[in-house]
Amino acid sequence: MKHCGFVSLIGAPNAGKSTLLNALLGTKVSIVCHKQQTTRTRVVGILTHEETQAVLVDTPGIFQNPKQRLEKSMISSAWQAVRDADLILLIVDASRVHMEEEEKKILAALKSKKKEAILVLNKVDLVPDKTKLLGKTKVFSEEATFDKVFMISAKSGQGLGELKEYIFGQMPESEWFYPADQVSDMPQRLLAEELTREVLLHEVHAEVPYGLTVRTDLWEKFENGSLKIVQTICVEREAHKPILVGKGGQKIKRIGEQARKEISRALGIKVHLMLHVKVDEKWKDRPESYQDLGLDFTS
Ligand SMILES: Nc1nc2c(ncn2[C@@H]2O[C@H](COP(=O)(O)OP(=O)(O)OP(=O)(O)O)[C@@H](O)[C@H]2O)c(=O)[nH]1
Ligand SMILES: [Mg+2]
Repeated sequence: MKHCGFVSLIGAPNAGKSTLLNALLGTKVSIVCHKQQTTRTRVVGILTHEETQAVLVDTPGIFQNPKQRLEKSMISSAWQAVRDADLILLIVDASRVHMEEEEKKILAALKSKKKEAILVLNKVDLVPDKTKLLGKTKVFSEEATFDKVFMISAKSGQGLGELKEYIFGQMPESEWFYPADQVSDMPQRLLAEELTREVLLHEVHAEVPYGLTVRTDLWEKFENGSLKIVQTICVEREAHKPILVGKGGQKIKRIGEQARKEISRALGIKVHLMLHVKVDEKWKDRPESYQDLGLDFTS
């Protein structure tokens, strides 16, 4: 008898949801950064073991008072994943002392939607004092009932075996949604765009916060098996362009080289990557920007 279901990873920004998804899969499908609001859209990773398949859904962090259209779409995509879930994992950064305002809001919303979640305290590698973890569990358990609590480190791998086993055990009887060998539903182009965005987040995030997106202009496979990709990085302000390009084009060259390596590793083929930088003040107002990301264009 086959089992299959949806598992949604939700939580405040920066809790380590994407790191956990990648760690459970053993491969990178969702980009990670030490800054908040890294994940913009729903990212699916597929775990299959024996007769059971778990479709893990990484979501954008849920934060307070979204103002811009992009932020609102990100959060509504996270709530959609909650609605669709057979199992909800609330990922919490165990190294933060207090419950975040965002987490209070998530717990209240789960309650009103009559949804139950599993509590996953992540980053336990940063908390040597185990009584602190019990304290954190208590704070959360006072606000909601959790069927189960896990203490893990997505970074070191601690506790992931048990969590995986539990997830598989919770999947309802169902035909599989994906073939056994599929790891993600993300199209290769989008993955390549995300990998370039990850490098950009690390390289220029302080100067160009959240104001950029990556688009694919050309995707051409050669007979020798290599792939040529041309991507455009759209920034919102003219002033951001020289920051990205750098003196004599040095910065964009370095970004391109790193991104090329990451994409090549992820796709398992030789990649030629060209990056252009374009100022598009209105990219966040264009419906096609959202379609590309798999988000709804909401008002
Ligand atoms: N020490 C430690 N750091 C971790 C762990 N898990 C994630 N991190 C770090 O926490 C930061 C945020 O990780 P992400 O996986 O991007 O967090 P996220 O919840 O997906 O964030 P958003 O997409 O912005 O909502 C990164 O710098 C990770 O390396 C962990 O178990 N231990
Ligand atoms: Mg993320």
